[in-house]
Amino acid sequence: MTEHDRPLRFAVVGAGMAGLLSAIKLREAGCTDVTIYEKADRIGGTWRENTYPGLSCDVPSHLYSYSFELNPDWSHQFSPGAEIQAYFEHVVEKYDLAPLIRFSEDVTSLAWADGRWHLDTAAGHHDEADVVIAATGVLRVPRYPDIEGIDTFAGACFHSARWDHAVPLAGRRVGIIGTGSTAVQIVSAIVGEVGHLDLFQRTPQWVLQQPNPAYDEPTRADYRAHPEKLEALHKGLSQLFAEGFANAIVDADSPQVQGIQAACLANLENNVKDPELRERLRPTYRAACKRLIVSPDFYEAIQQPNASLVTDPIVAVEPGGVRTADGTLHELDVLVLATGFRADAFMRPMQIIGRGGVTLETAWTPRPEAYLSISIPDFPNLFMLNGPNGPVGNFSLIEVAELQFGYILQLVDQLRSGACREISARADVLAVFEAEREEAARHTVWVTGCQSWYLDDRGIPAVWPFTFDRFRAEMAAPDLDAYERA
Ligand code: N01
Repeated sequence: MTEHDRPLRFAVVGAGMAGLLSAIKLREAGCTDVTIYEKADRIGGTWRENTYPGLSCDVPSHLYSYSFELNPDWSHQFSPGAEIQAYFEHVVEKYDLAPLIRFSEDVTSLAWADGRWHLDTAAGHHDEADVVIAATGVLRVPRYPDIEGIDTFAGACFHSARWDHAVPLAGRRVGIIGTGSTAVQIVSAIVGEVGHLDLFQRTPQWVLQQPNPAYDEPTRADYRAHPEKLEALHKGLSQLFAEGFANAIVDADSPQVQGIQAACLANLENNVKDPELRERLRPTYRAACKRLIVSPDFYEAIQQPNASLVTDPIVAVEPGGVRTADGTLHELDVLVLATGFRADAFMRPMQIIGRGGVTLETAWTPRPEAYLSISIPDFPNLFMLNGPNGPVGNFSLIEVAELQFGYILQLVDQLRSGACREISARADVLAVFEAEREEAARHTVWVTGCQSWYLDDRGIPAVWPFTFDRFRAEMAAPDLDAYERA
């Protein structure tokens, strides 16, 4: 920051992974007037909200870490959720972020007026900022299934992201609706404890078997003593994920996607003994079409004598349990809804009014769009991390957010240096980008015959369909001609 720079005030919405990153990077760049608004009373985002048994990150922990804050002490290759939450709490302490955070402040509205963002919270706080960073997360709003009678269930019923730890599971009859990454983790974690487990499967999933070894103390001590080894590990994993997965996934016929298919098939064939069960677990679409499920032991768990895979469609929930189309009432004490999230919510239901009175709701009708998933035309100086149509999938969203923030900082530099006071993507540039993105999305593995939360209302993947290398290249430096500057 030079003495000639225009001082800017920043409001960051969300104290999860991306919001904390924003505050650290802003300060590092010399921007000290920063407030983070957090609706809850703790930091952590996804890792605060999700506390279900078996929660872990299926991206290796040494990759799912800030590049500038590597952690020699991860307990496992894929560490548990509570440990990830503790990591972010450590980051808050180490980088002294707590004084910047206003807890229990749910931002309800943002309005652009007189060259600034006017921000209001549910608690009645008002603020004004030159720049807003929306770090509100991707899978934040639970999706509840629309099943007849669900409110009549007499036992405990909750969404996986709203786990009720007061409800005992030991020896009880537990039902889980859904077979996504979440359900699979829960099944493995609780099958040994519950009396009986019913897993209600609407669609079978491909499952990649992936062991989860612990790091022993000598290994961790070695990483503590040699940070350069930790850095090499992080770099190597990033490269491996980019080359082995993120670059390849966009090409449905790539050797890597075929290799994933073969590995998932081998897992099914080798690890499910009963041929009838094996057929019910066999997907009819291609591996990686839905977000790939990674688990060391899901098939082992579902074959336990107290576990049942229920594939008859659910027709209703009754006070005593779940009724399926074959007429069976699956009697239950606890019903877990592992039914996923509204992936198109982003900052909503926040009311956002941009330049000229345009509302975000209007700008995002019929669906959310943003240039490079970061900037929306007519919403100047508002930048999103992990916004619409960005890279999501089986790789590190931290890496994505770091790359995005490096890009955003370069846009912020335009404001600081006085080159402009308002900056937002040009509508015509966004239209061209979206047309290219949609065309590319039609050729990805995500449209090879499955339903998933990646798909928009037209069935087109609402995600980054290009290679990860292209993403890195785009994020390296903004093309300022793509932006309207005033
Ligand atoms: O949700 P999902 P999730 N009746 O949307 C079923 C991330 N994550 O919470 O396939 C019956 O994947 C639905 O069935 P179908 C990760 O990005 C990461 O599991 O649509 N079933 C499906 O089986 C992941 O992709 C980690 O036919 C109904 C399930 O519910 C994302 O979160 C761990 C139904 C929903 O699956 C979401 O995963 C966990 C109904 N009415 C999650 N409605 C990591 O390790 C829905 N379903 C990083």
